[in-house]
Amino acid sequence: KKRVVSGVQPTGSIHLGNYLGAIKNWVSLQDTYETLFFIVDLHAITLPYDAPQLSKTTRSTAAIYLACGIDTSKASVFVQSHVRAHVELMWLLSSATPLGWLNKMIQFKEKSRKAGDENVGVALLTYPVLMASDILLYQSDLVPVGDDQKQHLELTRELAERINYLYGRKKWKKMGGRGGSLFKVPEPLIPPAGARVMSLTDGLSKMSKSAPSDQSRINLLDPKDVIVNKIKRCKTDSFPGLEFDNPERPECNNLLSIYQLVTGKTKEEVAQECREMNWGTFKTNLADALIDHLHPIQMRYEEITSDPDYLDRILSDGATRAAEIADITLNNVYQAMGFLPR
Ligand code: AQP
Repeated sequence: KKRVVSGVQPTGSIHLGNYLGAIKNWVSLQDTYETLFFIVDLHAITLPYDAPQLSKTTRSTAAIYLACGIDTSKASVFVQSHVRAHVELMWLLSSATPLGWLNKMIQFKEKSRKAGDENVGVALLTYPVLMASDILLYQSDLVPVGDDQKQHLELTRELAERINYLYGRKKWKKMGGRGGSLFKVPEPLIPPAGARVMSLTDGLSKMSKSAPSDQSRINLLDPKDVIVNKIKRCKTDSFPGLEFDNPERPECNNLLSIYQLVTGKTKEEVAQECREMNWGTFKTNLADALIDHLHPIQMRYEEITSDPDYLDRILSDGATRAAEIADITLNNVYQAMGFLPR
């Protein structure tokens, strides 16, 4: 089976964008692929964060994975910082990462501009090297990536090729080793179309954990009345009827897409159903559909979090399984880079 890895940062509440754009797709991947899904807590500290909250959000994110249908009999679920090889490999990789590659990263430029100079740590710049480590440690074949992560995956691929070239085949041969590349070069797994969820208050920006207004997103754990209220107040337009793909109506396209994804209907069905609908009726239908879809997830979340030992066991088992794979790669890299074995 091909191997797929992915993760979400525990930087705040998991929202509908994280769910429809990532976690929901993972659920369908776990039958076809060998999957490892982690909570990328080490990435969560690349911008100023709330330390006392980190462990809580990490647990809650893990519980959300399970509540959404990630099945630990099929997938490994673990916390990134519990597998120490991630940071160790990152250091080894960083020695071969040209600074110029990192300086070109658009996300670094954007995030550092937004955060302001005094809030930008070196880790924000080296974040893609940690991401490369997350992927390469597991010899992953495929990585689900949205638009915003494409550049980082490209860097991962280039880095894998560079290290394979510098320390791979030739060095192995010279050392009498078993030969072969150190890293598999991963391919992107493009998520299904329409899975980019936009803000409820601005159809042109993505729904985001870090947006200051909670009105801009539906959190997976939002209670019923909050969902109704957010949908009631979300931005719309004054065109007649409702339609997909009109560039002048980004909010309309976004809300119809959300409706489509949570009801499981086809785009044509939704277009047909809503063609002549007014916003009032649609908003009621959308809120109902969201509540129906999220309710079972929220019930399972309650169940999972009612027994903290259960989650601890899952995460501990997941980390053990992941470390078994990760340590093999890490040891090979240490050896190929010339370190004295323990
Ligand atoms: N709005 C979105 N629509 C579709 N997919 C999304 N993802 C995030 N936002 C949307 C996907 O969720 C996964 C987790 O990504 P992350 O934890 O690295 O966070 P992020 O991409 O930086 O986005 P967030 O969660 O909203 O955080 P901030 O506040 O940083 O913008 C990824 O697979 C991502 O594509």
